[in-house]
Amino acid sequence: MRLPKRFTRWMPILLGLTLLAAGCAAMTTSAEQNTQSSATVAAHTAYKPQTRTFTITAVPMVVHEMQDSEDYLKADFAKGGLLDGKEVYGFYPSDLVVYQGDTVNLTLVNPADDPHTFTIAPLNINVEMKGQSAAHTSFVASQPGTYEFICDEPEHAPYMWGQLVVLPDSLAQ
Ligand SMILES: [Cu+2]
Repeated sequence: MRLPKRFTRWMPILLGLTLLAAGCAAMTTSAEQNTQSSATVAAHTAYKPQTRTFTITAVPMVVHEMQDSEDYLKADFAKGGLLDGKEVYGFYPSDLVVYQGDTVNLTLVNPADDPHTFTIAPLNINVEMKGQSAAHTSFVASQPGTYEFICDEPEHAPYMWGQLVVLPDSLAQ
């Protein structure tokens, strides 16, 4: 194909200018992205660990004492019944969420007369919850992850449990 002479004379210059403009645009975009990503990194590293305070109550849910008012429970608690040798208690609340590095302050309240424990085995936390009393514990959630907490009284397993979710500090806002 034969192009007009006037066009072929200017074409290299036009092409050069186009490439230059495209290059500038690419550099600007890349610079903006760099600024954005360093701002994001700065926000993440700027997270200051906080103190998170929770009060957790051991709540009787389906226990022997209730047989007097709920007749069907007699069969459940009888030998061979669904809850033979068991009682259902819950931790309330049962889901705790903190960020990595936070200090977790727990007040553990046990209003009933059965003893419980608040146990997070992987974190070596095992607090006795004596009947009709409150206990306290405090620890630093240093590693992200999901940690199950339980009561280690065999009579209360597998019902009495919850979880502590430790989010990476990079997710903190
Ligand atoms: Cu218990």
